[in-house]
Amino acid sequence: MSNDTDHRSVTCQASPNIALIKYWGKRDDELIIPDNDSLSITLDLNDMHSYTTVSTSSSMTSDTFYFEGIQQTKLSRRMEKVLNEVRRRAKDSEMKFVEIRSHNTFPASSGLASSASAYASLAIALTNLFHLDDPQSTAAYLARIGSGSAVRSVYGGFVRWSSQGECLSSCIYPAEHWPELRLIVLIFNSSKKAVSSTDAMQRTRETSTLFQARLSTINDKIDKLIEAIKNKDFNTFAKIVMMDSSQFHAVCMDTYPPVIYLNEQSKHLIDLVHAYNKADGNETMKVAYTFDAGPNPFCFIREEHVEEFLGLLQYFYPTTNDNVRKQPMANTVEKFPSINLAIMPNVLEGIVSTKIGSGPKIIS
Ligand code: 2P0
Repeated sequence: MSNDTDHRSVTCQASPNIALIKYWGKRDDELIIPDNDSLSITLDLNDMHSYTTVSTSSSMTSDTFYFEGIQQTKLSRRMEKVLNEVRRRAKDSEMKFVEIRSHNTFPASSGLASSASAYASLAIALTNLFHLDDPQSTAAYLARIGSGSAVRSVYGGFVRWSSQGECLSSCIYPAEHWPELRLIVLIFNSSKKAVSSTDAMQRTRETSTLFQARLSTINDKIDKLIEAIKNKDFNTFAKIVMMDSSQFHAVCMDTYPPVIYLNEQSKHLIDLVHAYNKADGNETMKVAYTFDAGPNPFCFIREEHVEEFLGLLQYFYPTTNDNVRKQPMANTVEKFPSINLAIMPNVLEGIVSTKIGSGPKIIS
């Protein structure tokens, strides 16, 4: 930290987002221009966020990056790309070097994409520190060239990332639009994925024929999903979200060599959700799952069903793991004798329960 009188800093908090309609494939790897539009919700800052402080002063002699308090020997190529773009846009005299300090309030291994919240918070902090023009669009652009899906974490609520025009993001509905919607994240496996999303989506583009079929149906699907969100129609919402998740994983399977992110526990959870949704014998959906590039399910559920579903999770995934909530839940399984599935002990590494958030916050 410098003692210079011209030392300035800005801190920003941003949270991860979860795609309801997945981004997969880019037609420009450098500028990260996606092949398709995607739609996501941004999570609540109070439950998890990246916290990034960017400082500058005339006495700094190089860019430095501290992650979780530890100085990194080298900035990643993508981080350098973001800084170079800021230098290009800032007036020369205003930007020499920066010090970046970033930390996450959630473990990188939680199954949530920390790169989205990290790049969104970095982009917003840089935009503010150097008073860049058109701050919303500039922050979205900088976040996107850092990591594609980060462009969606620049806004709160329900966010669409367009694959046309400027290829930026916009808020479709704010968080308050559907406050009863909750998200339960189950951590089945916290280890790093074998194939990165960046590499896997490139391989999909080169080899999958299903991929083209997926692209041709995305916009129609997004229109229907936006209508369901507008009407808070959980049944339609749930079906579209689950089907897009499955289609995305089918495309990964159709990639050569195949990319397989789901595991035995993911499949069990899929069966559990469908069994639970139809256990009442009526057409009312209670839970919807979606899976990103990993085996961990993100379950959407209305507030009124959260306790009941947590009871089922506790019954089917009993664990001695301390990260999993231990207080006795109502034994909801007795209410649903039709759910005839195996119990899977000690597969659950953690549960995160959260909701939709209002978007990033500038702290100083
Ligand atoms: C998404 N994913 O829409 C999709 C669904 C994973 C599955 O965006 O290369 O880390 O930085 O643009 O954003 C993960 O890909 O990839 C992702 P890059 P990113 O959330």
